[in-house]
Amino acid sequence: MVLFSPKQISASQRKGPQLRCAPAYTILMKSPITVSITGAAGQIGYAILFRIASGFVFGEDQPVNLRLIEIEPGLPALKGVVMELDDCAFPLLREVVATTDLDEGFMGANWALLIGSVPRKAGMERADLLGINGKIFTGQGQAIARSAAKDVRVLVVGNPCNTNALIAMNNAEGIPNDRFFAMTRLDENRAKSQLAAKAGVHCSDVTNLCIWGNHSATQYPDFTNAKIKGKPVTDFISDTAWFEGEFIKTVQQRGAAIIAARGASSAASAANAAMDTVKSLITPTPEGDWHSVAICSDGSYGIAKGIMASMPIRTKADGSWEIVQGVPVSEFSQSKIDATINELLEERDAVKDLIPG
Ligand code: NAX
Repeated sequence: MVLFSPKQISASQRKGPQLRCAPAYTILMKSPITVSITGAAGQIGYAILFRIASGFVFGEDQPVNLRLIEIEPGLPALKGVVMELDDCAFPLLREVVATTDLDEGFMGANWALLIGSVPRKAGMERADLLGINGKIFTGQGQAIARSAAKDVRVLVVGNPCNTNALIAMNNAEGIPNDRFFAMTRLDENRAKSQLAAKAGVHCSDVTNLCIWGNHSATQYPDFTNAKIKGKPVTDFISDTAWFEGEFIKTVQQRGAAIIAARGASSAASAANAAMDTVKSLITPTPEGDWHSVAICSDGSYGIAKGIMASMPIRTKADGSWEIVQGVPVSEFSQSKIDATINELLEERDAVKDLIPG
């Protein structure tokens, strides 16, 4: 712990230990945490860096080091992003490193946000994309194992995120599987928003919304267990055909709808969901609720062991997490879960050469 006054920190003072006293403004500060971010010059990177540096994610008493990883063509843009970070004069931001070197980028990382990956291009099969991006995540997994902090946690956003996370996890020797996550929170947020709009309530009234399976068009947003103001969602919406048809389709296709409307893929909402995911994993989950994130399956709910599948997760008071057990799975839900898990198994098989052992 160090004492410091936010007003006394300038860009040139960010490096190294800080010990400052200013009685009127003194805040008790923690040691900096290090957050490594790949694809930092991309759309999502641009939308996430400034909010992490501002203290929005880890708290207003938590200094942050940022280690920003890009490929060579992204470096000029990344340089501009670093200039803008400097120009914000964030009191909590201590050190910014911009690099193409994975070991330098993941050095001492407490959190690694793996956002960068190659987008799917016209004529590319899903299997091609899996292969191209898979190779990126073998190297990143290995570098995280070599260079990150012992308590590192890894959130994969870059698509196909479940299988990329599977590859990174299996190549990060020595890092426990329960430190790897793939993002389905954007899907959860989208689903909550759709339910709230249909029921005429605020989205914060919607809880217990689980995304099962893959972050893809097969994902299953489980309306059957969702609640509004603590009551079954069916107390507010009785239109079964809407739930089973339009609702699921809207959530599954929302990414494509954003691209059609905006001419570019979701970025601010994706960055927001990544921050929600991290916050939910470092904050105890409110009693009775859960959040969605893909984790390494232990076989719960009959989901194949070892794949990265989204399920209902609770964060405990000690900071560890657990799969919420006993969530009812209807026959309809089971058929949807089976479909998305089968897709994950196919993806796993397509990248088996990238998974050691
Ligand atoms: P951008 O194309 O804007 O940015 C990607 C950045 O990653 C680029 O700057 C690129 O130079 C960099 N990059 C590529 N390969 C890299 C590597 N090997 N190491 C480091 N950096 C690398 O994409 P953006 O809109 O930011 O999206 C990033 C990823 O998020 C994509 O894969 C996208 O599909 C995925 N998404 C995932 C979502 C989810 O819910 N899990 C939702 C949003 C988004 O679609």
